[in-house]
Amino acid sequence: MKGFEKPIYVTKPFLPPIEEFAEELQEIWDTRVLTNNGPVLQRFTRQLSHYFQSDNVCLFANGTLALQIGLQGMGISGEVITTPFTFVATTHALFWNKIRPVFVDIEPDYYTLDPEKVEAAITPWTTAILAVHVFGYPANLHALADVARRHNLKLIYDAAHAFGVEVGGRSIAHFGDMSMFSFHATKLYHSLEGGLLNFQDSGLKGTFDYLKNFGFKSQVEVVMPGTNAKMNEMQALMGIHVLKYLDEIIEKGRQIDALYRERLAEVPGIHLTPPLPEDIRCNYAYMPIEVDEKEFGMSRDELYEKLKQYNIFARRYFYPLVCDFACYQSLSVNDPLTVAREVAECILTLPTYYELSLDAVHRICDIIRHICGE
Ligand code: T4K
Repeated sequence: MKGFEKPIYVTKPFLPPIEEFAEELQEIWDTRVLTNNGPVLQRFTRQLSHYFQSDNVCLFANGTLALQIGLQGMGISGEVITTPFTFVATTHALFWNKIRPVFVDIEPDYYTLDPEKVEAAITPWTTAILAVHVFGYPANLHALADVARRHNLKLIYDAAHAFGVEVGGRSIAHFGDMSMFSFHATKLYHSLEGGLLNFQDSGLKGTFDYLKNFGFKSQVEVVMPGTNAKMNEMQALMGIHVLKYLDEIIEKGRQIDALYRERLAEVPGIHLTPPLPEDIRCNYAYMPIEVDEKEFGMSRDELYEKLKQYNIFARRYFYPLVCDFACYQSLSVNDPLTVAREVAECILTLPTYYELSLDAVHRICDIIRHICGE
């Protein structure tokens, strides 16, 4: 069976028509304002404020800095209970704030933090829960909120993957004390690079604005030791343009997801996540599958390598678990992380992006079926 002529990566950023973007570059060329809270960033902030129906939004250069600043601005310290099944940046943001990450297990269906495990790991030093809506699947929102409330902990969501996700008709940004969204190029929705915090306590807005801009209050006043985490005008302009296409991007993702599900449902040893409850509007940002070595006839790693021979570059998000990276191996982990370890060994995320044709999805599925000898 023939592979693809050109490589098919796990994702490919959506770009608006170049003429449309170029037209608006003129404003930036005219004003020569390239960064430092320029007019385009202000426009983008207003649009996102409207999108989230929230006054409490703050934009950053990227998602990692947004999360680092969010944690610092909220005064989180001590220990934070979090998931090992995520991109390293979730944990790094804790570490950069000198917070000790306490890893606990995930739930098997949607790979998000297990609230019972969270509760069991609380100590007198715990100040917050940092959960991840991994692959855009909402964490167990109500159970986590209940644990946080009963133990007086802050509930923070790494919603890097979850832009566009809604629960009961409301943006997922409205759950918890604070949510961070990543607008990195590899995300379903992007601004080249970028990050956003949405938070409940409006008193934090000023702090976040200071922290991302060196702590400047005026030209002659520095009120805190901030850093430089500002989003620039080009990023903001890209964000404005991609936002116009969000519904189309999500709709294409839905079609791709449905086709993969239809074509892979019958393949022995390939397991897909169960359908989400009706009240959740998914964003279809990722297409995770689990490979059962016995049933499929080869391991996830063998399939991952074989697909490369057909020019298909799937990814093993998120393997290894964060706690297994060299920089975190010295941390003691009390939870056996049974589910997370199993999932990390068998997960594979298949290509999905706006430009991926349904014919290409058919072909990827044909290749997977061919590889397993169906
Ligand atoms: N929390 C979570 C849960 C996250 O997943 C992330 C980021 C963060 C926090 C931090 O947010 P940011 O600070 O990044 O805003 C990618 C992304 O770089 C990273 O943003 C993302 N998560 C992570 C899940 O994926 P890599 O190392 O897999 O990226 P890379 O360069 O291998 O790209 C994947 C594929 O995408 C490539 O094979 C080709 C394609 N690609 C990539 C880029 C950058 C393009 O076609 N064009 C591009 O410009 O981490």
